[in-house]
Amino acid sequence: MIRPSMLLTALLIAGNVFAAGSADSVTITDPWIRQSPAVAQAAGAFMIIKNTGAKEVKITKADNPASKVTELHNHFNEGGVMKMRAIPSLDIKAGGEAILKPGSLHVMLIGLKAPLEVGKVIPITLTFDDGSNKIIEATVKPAMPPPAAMPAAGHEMHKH
Ligand SMILES: [Cu+2]
Repeated sequence: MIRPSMLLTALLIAGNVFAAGSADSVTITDPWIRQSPAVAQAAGAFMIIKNTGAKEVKITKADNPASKVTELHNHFNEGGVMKMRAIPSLDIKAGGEAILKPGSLHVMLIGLKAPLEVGKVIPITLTFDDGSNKIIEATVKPAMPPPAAMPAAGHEMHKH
């Protein structure tokens, strides 16, 4: 006789097997978006994407509700000038990681619907070539550290 609990266990195992896509084998840390000047129509999103799986994963698409268009970008040296350009996919080898940071790989938010406010959390959906996807929540951070974060010289100085 099959007990209901056994059936449930079997279903859960089967579910896990079929749901396992590229999205399940990546972990994403530190997602953030760099606040751009109010006049700018675009902003970059950064994060570290680690592939803990046994095979290479490819991110082919990114999406977010705060901008009209979302692209995967990288910077290239063109005749001594660094330029950024859209890339067809962001590939991460098994056990490898992709570091998205200013001046390098990034997710580009183009055509911002409203100026980005510091502290705002924007969901970014990353879609893999196998159709699986992952939604991460990126926090808007200032492009420059606020003055308060700088060492306060005045109070610490000793009088001679
Ligand atoms: Cu870009």
